[in-house]
Amino acid sequence: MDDLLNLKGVKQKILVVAVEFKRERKIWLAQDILEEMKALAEACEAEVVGEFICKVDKPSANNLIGKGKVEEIKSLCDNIGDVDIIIFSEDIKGSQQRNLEEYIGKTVIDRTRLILDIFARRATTREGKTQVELAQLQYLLPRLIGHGVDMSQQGGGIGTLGPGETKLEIDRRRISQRIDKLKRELKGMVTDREVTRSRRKENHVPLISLVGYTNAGKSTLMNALTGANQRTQDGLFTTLASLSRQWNLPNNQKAILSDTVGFMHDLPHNLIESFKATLEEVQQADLLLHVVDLSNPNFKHMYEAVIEVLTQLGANEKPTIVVFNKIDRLPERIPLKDIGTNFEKAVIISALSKENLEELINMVTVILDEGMAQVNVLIPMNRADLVGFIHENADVISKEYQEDGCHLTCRISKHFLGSLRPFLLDSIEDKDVNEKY
Ligand SMILES: Nc1nc2c(ncn2[C@@H]2O[C@H](COP(=O)(O)OP(=O)(O)OP(=O)(O)O)[C@@H](O)[C@H]2O)c(=O)[nH]1
Ligand SMILES: [Mg+2]
Repeated sequence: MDDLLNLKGVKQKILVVAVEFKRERKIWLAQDILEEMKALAEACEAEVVGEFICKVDKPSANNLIGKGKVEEIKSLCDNIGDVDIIIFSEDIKGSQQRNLEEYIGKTVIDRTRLILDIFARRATTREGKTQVELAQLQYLLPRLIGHGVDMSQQGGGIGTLGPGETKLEIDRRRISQRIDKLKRELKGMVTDREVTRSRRKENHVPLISLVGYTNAGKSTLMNALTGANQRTQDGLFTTLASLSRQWNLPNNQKAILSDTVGFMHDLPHNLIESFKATLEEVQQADLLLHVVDLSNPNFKHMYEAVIEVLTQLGANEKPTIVVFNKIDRLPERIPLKDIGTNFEKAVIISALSKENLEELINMVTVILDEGMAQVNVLIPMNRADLVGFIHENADVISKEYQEDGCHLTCRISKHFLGSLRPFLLDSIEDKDVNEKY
């Protein structure tokens, strides 16, 4: 798809339109939607020259907002004088887009297209680029109606003219073929992620995933906790690819912390589908740190939007710590109970100034600790391999060689207790030993 928002490197002038259907229950205020669309447009380096809230009873099949509102927008454009593109908050069908463009005389796109454009600009890895192209084509396919999108540049020689096919049919077929090809390519991509995953599973290292609304401060927190060097920026969708780092907790417990793409309300479904591989860390995680930007007045809705995406990923019931971030931006410190929502596990921090990180680290340690056991073992002299294994996978508290073998006291993941059973000096509760591991 063309990068409409930066055609030939020229800053495009944008009018953002938040559409509200009176008959639909809306959770987000139109003004908040507008603010976010402006930030999205800025992320595309476009210039927002006007905004408009458009309240209508119900969607019009012909042009989404009805003739009266279309006329209002047309005259608003005439008044502003310098509008290149109009961006609507609601999804627009191909025919509605054509009708709006014909009447107003400006390029019209929807918020979904805008988000896809940002992802297309930001994708740097081969996997990311493929994921975005897939989402873009899936977006394009049902919108082809009469638009005669020229696929010759995109398709690169896939498919040839069949008997009696119209140009539209050929375009559709080419896109469908390309979609299938991209899906196959994505499946075949062996990423580092898979290697890390199998090693982590082997060693029973817990995986902790940072999740949250875009711009909440996930990458900043990743850097603060692990010394990683993730790019952070005040803007939307800075991180697109996942990054995992080892995180050594104060009690010597090791974990993998992973940072990934941020979420947003009403994220295009296709985009979530295409990014499922990237979001696998979230699905595999043992613990989620849900980062919330407490300095954003709209944080509760943002929290809900993230829960919605987690639900789509089947990850909404995982153990979670809600991490209220950016406390340094608030005029005064507020206690958790005043945030007004009853979270089971939550903490207030500043990832930037590192305020209160200790409390978060303690919470994580306690949760991971529940999966650990302290045991005394006696390893016979001829099993030096097991001593090595324990050193690698456990926190060794004491070690002493005696005549009968090596006496060790260690804290180890309960996953390993089954294989150490013959050497344990303590009687352990059966519930701690899960033979399936
Ligand atoms: N004042 C303040 N700013 C913060 C804090 N944490 C993050 N930021 C800023 O918020 C902006 C976004 O931070 P990131 O860490 O890039 O946010 P993210 O959640 O990774 O964002 P995406 O990757 O876009 O989803 C940056 O400008 C950070 O410097 C904080 O605790 N306090
Ligand atoms: Mg980030």
